[in-house]
Amino acid sequence: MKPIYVLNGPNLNMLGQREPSVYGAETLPEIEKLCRAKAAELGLTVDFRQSNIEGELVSWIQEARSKAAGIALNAGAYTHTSVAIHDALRAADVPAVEVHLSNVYKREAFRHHSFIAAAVNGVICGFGSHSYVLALEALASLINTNKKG
Ligand code: CA2
Repeated sequence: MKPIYVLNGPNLNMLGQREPSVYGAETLPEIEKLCRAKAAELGLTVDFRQSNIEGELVSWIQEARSKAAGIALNAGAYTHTSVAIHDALRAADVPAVEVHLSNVYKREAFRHHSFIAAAVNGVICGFGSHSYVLALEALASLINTNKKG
């Protein structure tokens, strides 16, 4: 079985160090652990990665087309800016879910638009680290019903 690529964008490596009231107190390695445990429960595996570089995220999404069963993507601030990530997701042809820790709709207006949303199966936001768990559950169900991105 191919892994789920859980991809994390810019500044998410800083989790737990700043802004716990917005993003929670957990670190990214702790969220990775949570994802591994949930994936095992669902009979899946995860390949968990983080990058501050837009092009690296684009390359990983391209790679997912042949190497992953699905994608859970927290693109961080690139969510609100990146046509390149939108285009990569459109071409990925595997189920994909947009994930956010915070409820972006309760925050600044510039976070209300996502370039990712139109290129994925669905969006989960506002549940802290549990957003990742919900994304894995959604992907498991999409994979079982054989839905492509
Ligand atoms: O809520 C989310 O998961 C976001 O994707 C997080 C991004 C933000 O730009 C999106 O609008 C919503 C930011 C992640 C930055 O995380 C930090 C954590 C600690 C300290 C500084 C930044």
